[in-house]
Amino acid sequence: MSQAFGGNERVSRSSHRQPVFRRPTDLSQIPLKHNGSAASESQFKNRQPPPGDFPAGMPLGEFLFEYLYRCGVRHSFGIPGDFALPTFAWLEKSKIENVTMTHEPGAGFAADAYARVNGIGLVCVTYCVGGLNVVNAIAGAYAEKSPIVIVSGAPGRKDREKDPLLHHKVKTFETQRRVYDEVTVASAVLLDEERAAAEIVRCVDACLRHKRPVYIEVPHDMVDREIPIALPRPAPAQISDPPTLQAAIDETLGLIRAAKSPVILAGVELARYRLAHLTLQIAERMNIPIATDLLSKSAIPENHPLYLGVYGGAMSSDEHVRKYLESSDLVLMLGTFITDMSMGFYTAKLDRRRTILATTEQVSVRYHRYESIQFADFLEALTKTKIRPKSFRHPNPHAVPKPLQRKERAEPLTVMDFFRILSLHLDENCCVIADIGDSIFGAVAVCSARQAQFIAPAYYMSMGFAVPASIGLSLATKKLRPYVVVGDGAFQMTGTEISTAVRLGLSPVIFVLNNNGYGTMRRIHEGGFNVITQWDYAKITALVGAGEAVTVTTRGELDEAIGWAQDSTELAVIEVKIPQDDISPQLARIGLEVAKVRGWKIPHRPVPGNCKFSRSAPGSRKDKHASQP
Ligand SMILES: Cc1ncc(C[n+]2csc(CCOP(=O)(O)OP(=O)(O)O)c2C)c(N)n1
Ligand SMILES: [Mg+2]
Repeated sequence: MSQAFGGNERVSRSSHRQPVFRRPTDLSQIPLKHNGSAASESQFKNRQPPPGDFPAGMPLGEFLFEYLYRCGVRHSFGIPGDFALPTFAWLEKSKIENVTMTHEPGAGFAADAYARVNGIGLVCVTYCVGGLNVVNAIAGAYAEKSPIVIVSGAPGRKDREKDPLLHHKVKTFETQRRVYDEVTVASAVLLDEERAAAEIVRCVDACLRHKRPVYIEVPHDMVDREIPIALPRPAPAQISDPPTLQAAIDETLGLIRAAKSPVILAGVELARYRLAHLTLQIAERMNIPIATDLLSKSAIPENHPLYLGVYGGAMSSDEHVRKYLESSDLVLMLGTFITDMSMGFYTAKLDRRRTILATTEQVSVRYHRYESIQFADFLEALTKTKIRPKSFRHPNPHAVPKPLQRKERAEPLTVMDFFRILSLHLDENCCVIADIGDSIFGAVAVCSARQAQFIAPAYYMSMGFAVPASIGLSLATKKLRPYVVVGDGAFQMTGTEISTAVRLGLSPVIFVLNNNGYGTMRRIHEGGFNVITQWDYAKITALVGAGEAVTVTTRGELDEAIGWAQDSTELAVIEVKIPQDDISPQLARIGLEVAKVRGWKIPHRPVPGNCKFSRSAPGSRKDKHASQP
């Protein structure tokens, strides 16, 4: 088994294989039944357990990619290097399509968005120079629960014997794996043929189970070796303790029955674990309204009659949702990450005495915690309970932005107008991907007549996410066209991935919000460090040789440019010129309230008014057409 095989030998061996090992079904991976009520959820795929037949022996590289393929991976994002070339050779021979990116951070962000939609993603890189280059994006995937497998080429088993100074090595041969231990839930260095298959299965299963990244290091002299395929039994599915579950449900129901204005704060885990449909069933049965936070925005259909908006303290999408949540006598946080960002930098006012927090990690009712309860079981049990529907009057029934008036078309653009006009054009075939800066703060208010999807690194907040993420999204689903909203600063970090999108024939619509530098930082602390070089953004399509680009400065020009991009099947770059000191209402409010808490001196500028909203029936497109000249 320790001998490396040549290419021809591999082919002849594989044609004579006998299926021997059948992998038992892992019940925890079987998708829950779908009742069809969650429109947004149907866009995202549930993962089936991998089918079980494998031959008794296979080359390591062949098994690795075949196993990943059977777990749902169809694309890999990365950049090769000498230590990784034999692994890339197996990747190329596999059924998984390799996508070479311009830079490893882009590979990580693309795989992150791909994993959010597809249920699992793959990054393939070389040792340290590649692997360490993508750590930041993988750290974000860990923080926000996005299931990515990182496969890294590495020095060979033989190379490691006398601890030589090999290129790409940092401190020890273990350095990269140790760094990855901080940002993954499982890791393996495949130095032993006998255990390699089991290690791969262990890591991939951990990735799917915990929805977090895992790291697999493949020494270049191991990947061609024949390994035995004796797969371990999957870990038994975790089950809830029935009396504890019953006690938690009884207490929860008691609180819901006693509450006058209960509300659900739907969190990101509902999207990751494909459980949004259960939450909708609970809400509909009990007639309880639902809000999301920035990380979970669009997990619940935004045109649902019970949907209130995005809550996040001072960063909420509007004052109605903020007031409703903060005056409610029972907030059911389901799958919610409580982060400084989603709680509007400590401006949220939710009292623990009137909250229930249920996640994959804990079920807490007010001040105490129930152990041994599975989140899905808790939700499932709540859908089956009998309770008199609550009385609820929507404080702001589905509001869509005010149509663009002919007389305002020549007006200059502000951030608020940008999001208002963008919202007028969105429908269920669109996915807004927001980068960090005012792109994400302003996007809180995106609200369309027809449900669009939304993706953003809303907790980890790494700049440079959105352009490469549009590639991951486009490859994961053909149903959604990406509408990237990115600041000029973040665009300068990973905008080069437009070139990858062009090569793949993808057609994202990319808005570069050009406010001449780091606007968000400027709002907190003015300084020379917020200055960046001004690029001629509309020339980027000429540089990469495809796509169309335009610069807009007025509301009418933006409206026309979006219409033009929507009629075209080409990649579009729309540079949106924003006055240097203009910011979204969300950023302005946050700035003022956080400054108060932290004692910062923020330059006084008026807070832009909230978007003016008009009412429209869900599904109506008349506003969009009314906006045409
Ligand atoms: C990778 C990374 N580096 C630095 C930061 C800190 N940071 C947050 S917002 C911001 C400025 C963003 O500028 P731009 O993309 O132009 O958006 P704007 O704030 O102007 O809307 C910076 C530097 C970050 N979040 N991520
Ligand atoms: Mg900027």
